[in-house]
Amino acid sequence: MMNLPSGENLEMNIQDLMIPSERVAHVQVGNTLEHALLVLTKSGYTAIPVLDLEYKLKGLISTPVILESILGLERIEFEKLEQNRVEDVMNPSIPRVTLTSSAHSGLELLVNHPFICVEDSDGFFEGILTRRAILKMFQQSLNSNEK
Ligand code: 2BA
Repeated sequence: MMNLPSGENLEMNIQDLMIPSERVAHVQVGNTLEHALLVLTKSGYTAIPVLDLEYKLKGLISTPVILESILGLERIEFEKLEQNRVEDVMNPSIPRVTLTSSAHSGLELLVNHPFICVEDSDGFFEGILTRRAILKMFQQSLNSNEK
């Protein structure tokens, strides 16, 4: 539950708002940068989670980070796409909440991150909470107040 400036209480549950893991584009530890770039390009997302074989969160990989890692001094070193693995370049610092975290803590993290990862109490990946989902929920709440 969250209090809006109007005094209204907003019911907000991380589990209800998140995109479930089966609908989240991701890569796994051990995948090549080439594979990650394919997934990122085909999905259309800028950054996606990196999971281990047990489905636990390990980091985030993004197109800019991959491109930066293959920039040589005089040329783009395309061969590195096949040689290097996602864990070599991923960002291990992951904004995350658990299924039972308060929606408020999720909202605070989304100020500085386009999405945050959701995990269960054992650290298994459950899904992501995006800015879009939160904004949509606020928009629906405003619309219903105007009626
Ligand atoms: P970005 O990829 O930078 O996308 C920024 C925003 O652009 C998204 O905001 C969404 O509104 C739109 N967008 C980008 N690609 C899209 C696509 N293929 N289909 C529909 N809309 C698209 P959010 O929806 O708030 O997502 C925030 C961030 O969460 C995304 O940043 C992306 O990094 C991640 N994300 C969202 N949905 C995902 C999914 N199903 N799998 C993996 N990552 C996802």
